[in-house]
Amino acid sequence: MTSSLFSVAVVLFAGSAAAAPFAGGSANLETRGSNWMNQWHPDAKGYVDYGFNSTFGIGWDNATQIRLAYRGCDGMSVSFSTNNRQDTPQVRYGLNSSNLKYTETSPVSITYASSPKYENHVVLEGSSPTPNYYQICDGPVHSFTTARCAGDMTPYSAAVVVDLGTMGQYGLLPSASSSAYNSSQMNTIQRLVAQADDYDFVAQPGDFAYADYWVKEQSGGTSNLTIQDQMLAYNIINEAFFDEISAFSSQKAFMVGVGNHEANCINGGSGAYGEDICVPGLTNFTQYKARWNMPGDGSASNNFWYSFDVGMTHYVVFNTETDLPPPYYGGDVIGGHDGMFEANVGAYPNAQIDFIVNDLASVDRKKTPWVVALGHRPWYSATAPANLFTPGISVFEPVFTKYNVDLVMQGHNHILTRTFPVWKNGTVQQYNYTEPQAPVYMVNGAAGHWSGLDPVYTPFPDWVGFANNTMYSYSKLTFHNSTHLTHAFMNSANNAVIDEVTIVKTH
Ligand SMILES: *[C@@H]1O[C@H](CO)[C@@H](O)[C@H](O)[C@H]1NC(C)=O
Ligand SMILES: *[C@@H]1O[C@H](CO)[C@@H](O)[C@H](O)[C@H]1NC(C)=O
Ligand SMILES: *[C@@H]1O[C@H](CO)[C@@H](O)[C@H](O)[C@H]1NC(C)=O
Ligand SMILES: *[C@@H]1O[C@H](CO)[C@@H](O)[C@H](O)[C@H]1NC(C)=O
Ligand SMILES: *[C@@H]1O[C@H](CO)[C@@H](O)[C@H](O)[C@H]1NC(C)=O
Ligand SMILES: *[C@@H]1O[C@H](CO)[C@@H](O)[C@H](O)[C@H]1NC(C)=O
Ligand SMILES: *[C@@H]1O[C@H](CO)[C@@H](O)[C@H](O)[C@H]1NC(C)=O
Ligand SMILES: *[C@@H]1O[C@H](CO)[C@@H](O)[C@H](O)[C@H]1NC(C)=O
Ligand SMILES: *[C@@H]1O[C@H](CO)[C@@H](O)[C@H](O)[C@H]1NC(C)=O
Ligand SMILES: CC(=O)N[C@H]1CO[C@H](CO)[C@@H](O)[C@@H]1O
Ligand SMILES: [Fe+2]
Repeated sequence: MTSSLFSVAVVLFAGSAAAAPFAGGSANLETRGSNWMNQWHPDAKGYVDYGFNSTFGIGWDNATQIRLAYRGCDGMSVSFSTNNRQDTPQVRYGLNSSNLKYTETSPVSITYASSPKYENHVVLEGSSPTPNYYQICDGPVHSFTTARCAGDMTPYSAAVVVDLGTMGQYGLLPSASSSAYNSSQMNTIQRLVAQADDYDFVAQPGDFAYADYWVKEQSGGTSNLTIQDQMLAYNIINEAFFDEISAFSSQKAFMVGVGNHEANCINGGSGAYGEDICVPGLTNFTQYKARWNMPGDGSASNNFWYSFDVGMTHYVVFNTETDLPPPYYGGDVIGGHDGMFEANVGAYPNAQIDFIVNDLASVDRKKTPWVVALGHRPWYSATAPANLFTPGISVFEPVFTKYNVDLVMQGHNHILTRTFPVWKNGTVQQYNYTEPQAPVYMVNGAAGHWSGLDPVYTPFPDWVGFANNTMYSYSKLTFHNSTHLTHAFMNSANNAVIDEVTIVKTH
C-alpha cells in the first residue's frame, strides 16, 4: 500500500499574506503522517478510490462548492474547493459582469488528511456595496451583494437554518419513511435557492451534512454504505452537501457556527464503533477549520466565535461545542455532554466568553439597535430535559440577559420552539413580545437531515410559546426598523408561515 491517491497535506502560504486571509491557520490543520493508512480501523478496506480522481498536482481546475462570507460591509470572503492545490487562487470581480476590472489572489490553498479536495480562500476587500460580479478563474460569472453597513436602517430579512443535512441519495430522502418529505415539494436547500430574493444572507449555527452519520446510515439500512467504505462513505455524503449548498452559498453570504456533527467522523460513536474508526483529518473539527473563513483577526478560533454587523443588527456567533470557561465543558470536549474528546481551540480557557462579553459590551445600539446571538445547542427547547444544554444557563444566559440580547437562534433538537422572553434559568419574564426585558429564544433544528425530525416533549414548560415537529423549516428574520423585528418559522415545502411573532422593543 505504498502508492495512494493522496498527497501529503500541503499548507501553502506563498508570498505576503493579506490581512487575515484565512481564519483556520496552518498550525491547526493536521498533517498526514507517513503511516496514516495503518491507523485505519481493522474493519475498513484500507484503500479507497474516491472516483473524484484527484491528481493533486498544481494548476487550475474547476472551482466548486463556492462559499461566500461577509467581511465588513465592503468585502466578501470567497471560498471554493478544487481537486488540485492551486498555486495562486484567484478571483476577478467588478460592477460590470462583462468587464471584471479587479483581481484578488491569495496564498491559501489547503487540504487535510482524507479530503478529496483543496480549500481555497480569497478575501475581496473594498468592493462596492452594490451587486458585485465575480468569477473564479475562467468559470461562470456569479454575483453577490456585500453586507449593509452598520447603521443602515433599511428594512431587510435574513434566513437562518440549523441542522441542515445532505439531501437525496445519502441524505434526507423523499417519501420513504416517517422522516421523509413529500417528493413533490421542495426541501430546505431548494427552498433557500428559490427564495434567494427574500433574504440578504443565510446563517447556520451548526450541524452540516451529517456525514458523520455514515455508520448509522449503514446500520439503518436506508443506504448501501458499509463499514468497509469508511471514509469513502463519509466523503460521499460530505461532498454532496457542499455541492448542494453552493446553489445559494455562491450568491449569498453563508455565516456559519460549529455544531457537534463537525467534531469528528462518527458523532461520538455508533454501535461497536467509536472515534478510533476516524482516520486522520476527520477528528478535532479539522474539516470545519479548513472549509470556512469567517470574519475575525485570522486566528483559528474565528470560525468558532465571531461577530458581524448587517444594517441595524449586530450578530454574535457563539460556540457550545468547546471552549467554555472552567468548570464548564463544551459538549464535545472531554467531560462534555457527548464526550467526543475533541480539543478546545481558544488561546486560553476563557477566550470565548471574554470575546463574547467584550463584544456585547461594545455594541453601539444607536447604530445596531438589534442584537442577535447564534449558537448550536439550546438550553430552552421543547425537548426532553436530558437534551438541554444546561451549561448554557450558567455560561451564556446571564451574559445575553445582561447585555440585552434580543433574540437567540439555536437548533440541535430537530424541532421548532419559540419561547416567551425568558431569563434566570427558566423564569418567564413576560408572556408577550412587547417591550421584553429578557431574550427570546428560537430553536429551529428542522432544516432536514438523514434521520428526519425529533419528538417534542410534553407537557411544555411554561416558557414555551410554540413548538412543533411536523414540518421542515427555515427561519426568516425581518428587521423592519429599530423597534420591530419579526421572526417566522417558514415551511420549506410551500414557504407558508408556520408561526410568526413580532418583537416590539424600544432600544
Ligand atoms: C470547467 O472549466 C472549463 C474551463 O477551464 C470550462 O470550459 C468548463 O465549462 C468548466 N466546467 C464546469 C462544469 O464548470
Ligand atoms: C460593461 O463592459 C463592457 C465591456 O467592456 C462595455 O461594453 C459596457 O459598456 C460596460 N457597461 C457598463 C454599464 O459600463
Ligand atoms: C404532496 O404535495 C402535493 C403538492 O403540494 C400534494 O398535492 C400532496 O397531497 C402531498 N402529499 C402528501 C402525502 O402530503
Ligand atoms: C450505492 O448504490 C448506488 C446505486 O444504487 C451506486 O451508484 C453507488 O455507487 C453505490 N455506492 C456504493 C458506495 O457502493
Ligand atoms: C484532539 O486534540 C486533542 C488535543 O490536541 C488530542 O488530545 C486528541 O487526541 C485529539 N483527538 C484525536 C482523535 O486526534
Ligand atoms: C436551573 O434549575 C434547575 C431546576 O429547574 C436546577 O436543577 C439547576 O441547578 C438550575 N441551574 C442553575 C444554573 O441555577
Ligand atoms: C406584556 O406583559 C407585561 C407583563 O405582564 C404587561 O405589563 C404588559 O401590559 C403586556 N403587554 C401587552 C401588550 O400585552
Ligand atoms: C404541529 O402542527 C401540525 C400541523 O399544523 C399539527 O397537526 C400538530 O398537532 C402540531 N403539533 C403540535 C405538538 O402542536
Ligand atoms: C416600524 O415597523 C413597524 C412594522 O412595519 C411599523 O408598524 C411601525 O410603524 C414602524 N415604526 C416606525 C417608527 O417607523
Ligand atoms: C475513478 C478514476 O477515474 N480513477 C483513475 C484516476 O486516475 C488514476 C491515475 O491516473 C487512475 O489509475 C484511476 O483509474
Ligand atoms: Fe447538533
